[in-house]
Amino acid sequence: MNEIISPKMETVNNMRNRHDSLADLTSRDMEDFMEEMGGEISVPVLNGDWDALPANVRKYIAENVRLCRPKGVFICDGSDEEAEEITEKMVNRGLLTKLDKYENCYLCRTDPADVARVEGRTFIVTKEKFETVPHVQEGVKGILGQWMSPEDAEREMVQDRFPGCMKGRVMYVIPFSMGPVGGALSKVGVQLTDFNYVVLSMRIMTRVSSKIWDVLGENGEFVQCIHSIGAPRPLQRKVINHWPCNPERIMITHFPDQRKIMSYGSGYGGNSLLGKKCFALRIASRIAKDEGWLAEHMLILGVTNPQGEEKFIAAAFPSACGKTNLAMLTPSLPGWKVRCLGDDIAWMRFDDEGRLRAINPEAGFFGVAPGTNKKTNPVAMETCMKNTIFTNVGMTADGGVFWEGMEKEIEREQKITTWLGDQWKVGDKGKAAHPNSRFCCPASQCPIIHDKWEDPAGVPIDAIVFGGRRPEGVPLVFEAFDWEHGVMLGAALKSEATAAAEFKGKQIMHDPMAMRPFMGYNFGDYLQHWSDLNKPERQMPKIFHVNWFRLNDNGKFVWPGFGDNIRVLDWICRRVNGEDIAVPSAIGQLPVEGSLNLKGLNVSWEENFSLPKKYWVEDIEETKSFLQAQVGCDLPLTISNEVAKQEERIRLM
Ligand code: OXD
Ligand code: MN
Repeated sequence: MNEIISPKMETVNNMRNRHDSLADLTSRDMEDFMEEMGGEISVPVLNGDWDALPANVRKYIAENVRLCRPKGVFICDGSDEEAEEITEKMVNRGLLTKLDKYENCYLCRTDPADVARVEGRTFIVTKEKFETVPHVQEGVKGILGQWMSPEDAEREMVQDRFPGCMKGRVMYVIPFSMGPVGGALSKVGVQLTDFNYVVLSMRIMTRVSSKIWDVLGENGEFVQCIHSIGAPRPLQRKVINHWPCNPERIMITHFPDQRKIMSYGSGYGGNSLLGKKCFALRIASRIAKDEGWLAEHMLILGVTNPQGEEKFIAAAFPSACGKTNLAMLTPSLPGWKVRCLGDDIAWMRFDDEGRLRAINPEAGFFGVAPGTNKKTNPVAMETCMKNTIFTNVGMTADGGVFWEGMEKEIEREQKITTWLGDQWKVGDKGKAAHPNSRFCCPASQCPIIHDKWEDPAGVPIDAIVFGGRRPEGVPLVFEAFDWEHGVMLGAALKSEATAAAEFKGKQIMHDPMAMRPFMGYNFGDYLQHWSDLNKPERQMPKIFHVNWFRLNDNGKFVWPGFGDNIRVLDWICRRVNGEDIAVPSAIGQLPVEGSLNLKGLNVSWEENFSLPKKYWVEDIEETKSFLQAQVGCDLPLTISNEVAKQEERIRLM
């Protein structure tokens, strides 16, 4: 402990700076001031230098100390020593288990009630409802974001949940950058949290460093990220697996106008690592609209052909549809090379030459573990063998990890402890890992990380790809006729539900632009923003749609996927180069038969590329009603025109 601060006195000092004399203070300020003079709140700074923080950061912390009432403040610097100290404490407490088989890897098991993002409890707070959500048809429940009024948010969060929520706990202050520290496309956040798991994960997923204070300068802008697990001491609820949380009261609110996030009740990644979905997608998409760029749920990869020519691709797939696998693809074709720049989020902006340049704002991978193995994604397997936090996976008796999909990679009869702590072995009933279990590891240790992945200027995007899990009717790959048509294809994106959120079962859900859970503002305005980016002086990327998940009549996948997806990337790159290998169809440009390299594969062209008319007639009808019901009068004319043109083409099929 090196210093005592009095946040309230700090507030007064700031007030003094802002006002020439106390006579300028409002009566509310004055009330605060009088209370300050009592100076009854003071909390120790357990780590870091309070005085080195910018004044607006001190004020932000002080206000939240006053609200949350932690027992102390720990200012993080992102160093290895700091991480080691926190890790040791967590191991001693039983929250982390060291995985002896690997270097610096740990297993964490959550309370089984806190295992995924909670979309039903996630809100965007704006004064005007329709800034956040589109005008849905009467009687329809909107699925493109949830709005909350500032008054309700104030009541739910500031008055109800947050007062005293950190009592008996430490408030960690995490300065972080999304994107390279100080980069022109990067943005800064400061997360406050009462959960040390969040500190360790944030330093993997974002760039946590004291250098952030210099980037901010005296009054630089940052996104306020306030997080609490909602388990003040004395505890009101039994802690399970040493994972305190408050699942019944989870609420995640975003205030785009104030560039602020408040998240309560959950320690699970998507709800608690606020740099990721909350900041880099929901808040950033709104900043991006204001500033003329894009914040998207997209991987970024560089693909180099045997002639040494490289193209950069950004691809949007809904959660748990294989973005990480595609970003780390090991090509099955000789001479090809894929290098990864990011697996989940892309921030993209047109440069002065009219090229769309993308950065990955994150610094790590928070990948879905089940299904990942040495065959499907050997690169991810290698990436997570050191410096990784695994959450809700199984553990083998020799201190290794196990999840569904790794059956061939462990000895038969290996004893496994499941994510629920039960003894288990392959072949037993039930699952060893939760379907949404994760590995959280630094991107820098990915063996195929691109040498430009931290280039602050980003990489120039040649193609944008949309995709989802579509068991029926949707061809392996097709190309949009133009930018507007591509935006419409993105708006019509659908996929089978996955375990990344609270949904159950295998229903096909709309997930426009793969952004349904992450939209920061009215989806109609978002589509308009995409349309407006199209300018003749710009080199617009070509847009494609892919589907690795089509099934045949026997319920078998018609495409091998994984490393063979390079064959689809090959076709995409050749189209980017203008090769005449496409033929127009009702839904877009399809590969000319034989133009996709299928050498050595036993797959049927027909099964991969047929367009069943009945399916597409129903599909466009359903898409049209979806857009009418969910986006209503906010749907840009350009998009409804594209839908009408597609409908007409399908009618004529
Ligand atoms: C994720 C998600 O965790 O999309 O990336 O849910
Ligand atoms: Mn994601």
